[in-house]
Amino acid sequence: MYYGRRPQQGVYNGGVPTTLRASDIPAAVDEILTTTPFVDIHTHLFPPSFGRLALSGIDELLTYHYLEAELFRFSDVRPDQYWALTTPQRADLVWKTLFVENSPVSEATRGVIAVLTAFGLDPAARSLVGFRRFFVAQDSTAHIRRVFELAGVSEVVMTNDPLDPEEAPLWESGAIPGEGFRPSLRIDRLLNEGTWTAKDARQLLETWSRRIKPVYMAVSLPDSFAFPETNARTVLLREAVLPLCRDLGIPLSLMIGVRRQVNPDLRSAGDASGRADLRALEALCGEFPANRFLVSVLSRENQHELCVYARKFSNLLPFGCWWFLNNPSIVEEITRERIEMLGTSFIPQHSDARVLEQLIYKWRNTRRTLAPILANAYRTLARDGRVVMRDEIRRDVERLFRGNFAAFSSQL
Ligand code: FIX
Ligand code: ZN
Repeated sequence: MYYGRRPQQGVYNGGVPTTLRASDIPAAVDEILTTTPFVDIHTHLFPPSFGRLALSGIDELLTYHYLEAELFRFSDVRPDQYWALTTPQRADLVWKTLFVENSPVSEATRGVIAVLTAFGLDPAARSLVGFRRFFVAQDSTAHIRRVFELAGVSEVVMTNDPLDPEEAPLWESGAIPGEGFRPSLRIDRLLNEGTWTAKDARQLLETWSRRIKPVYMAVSLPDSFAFPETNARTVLLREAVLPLCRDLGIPLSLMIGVRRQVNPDLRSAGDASGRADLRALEALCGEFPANRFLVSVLSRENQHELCVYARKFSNLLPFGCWWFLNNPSIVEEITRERIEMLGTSFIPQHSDARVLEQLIYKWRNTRRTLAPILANAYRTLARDGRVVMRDEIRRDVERLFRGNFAAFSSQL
C-alpha cells in the first residue's frame, strides 16, 4: 500500500529550488504547519442542521467531560448534586472552581482560555455573562467558518451512530451535514451491545451506508478486546462489517483500550483506559488483507507495539493521540516514536472535539507540539547529509494531515 503521491526527486517551487539551511528549518516548519489546512478525522461534532446535537458556546465548553472530571477533584459537590443542576449552573460552577478559585493550568482548562482569547474575550472575567452574550450573537454558518479558519481545519469527520435514538431520526428525516462535515458510521452499539445476526447487521449497515455515505466505519473497543473470540462481535466483524467495508472500499477504524464507566456516577467523565493485547490486530490485518484498518490505541503502553504492527501490515494506519493521550508531553513522545519508526506514514492527531470551538485549541496545541518535533527530524536529516527542501516539508505535512487519510479512505 503506498500512502499519497509518489515524490519527485529534486522538487522545485515554480522551478526554483527551495533548499533550506538548518537554521531556516524551524521557521519553514512553522509556516507550513500554519498554512496547511488539516482534515480532522475523528470528532463528535455536528452541523447546525442536527439541532441540539451541535454543541457550541461557553456553557458547552465548560461542561465538557474532561473538565467535569477535573471539577470533581477540586469541588465538594457530589455527582448527583451536579447532575441536578442546569447546564448554565454547571458551567458557572466549573468556571468558579477551575478558573477563578484555582489556576487553569491543566490541558483542558487552558483550552478554554485559548478559545476565549482567540475571540478577543477577557479570560480573567469572573462572570460568564459576557461570554454567553458573545456566543449567542454569532451567526452559526459564519461562526463555523471562522472556527475552522482559526483552527486551520478544512473538514471534520463526524461520529454518526445509526442506533442513536436522537440522531437516527434526523438522518431519516433528511438532515444533511453540509460543507466541512463528513459522516462516519459508528457501530459500538451494533458490535458491543447487540444481539444482531450477521444478516440483519449487514442489512442495517448497507441501508445506512447508502443513506449517509460514511468515509469509514468505526468502533471503540475495550482493553479486553481480542480477535477472534467466541462471541457475536467476532461473527459480526467477520461476516458483516469487514466484508461490507471491503465492498464499499472504506476502512474500519478501531479505537482500542477504553474501559467504559469505571465510575458511572461521572457519566461521560467516568470512562478510563487499559492496556490491550494488540495481537488482535495481527489476526485482523492478517486474516483480512483486502481491508484497511485505521487504528488508535488509548493506552500509552500500547503505542510502541502499534508502531511495530504498522511496520508489519501496510493495511494498518495508526492515527491520533486519543483522549487521555492528548497531552503535549505524551503527544511529543508518541509522535517522535512514530516518525522514527514509520516516517510520515501515519496520521499524527485527531481532535475528538465535542464542542465546535474546541477545534481552535486542540489544533493550535497540536501545531505547537509538533513544530519542534518535525523541525528536529529535518535538522537531523540535514546533519546526516541530506539537503532539505521547503516543498518536501510541505508535501510531508500535507501527507500527515490530509494525504494519508485521503489515500486510505479513498473517498476524500
Ligand atoms: O469513543 C470515543 O470516540 C471517545 O473519543 C469518546 O467516547 C470520549 O468520550 C471522548 O470524547 C474522548 O475524547
Ligand atoms: Zn471520540
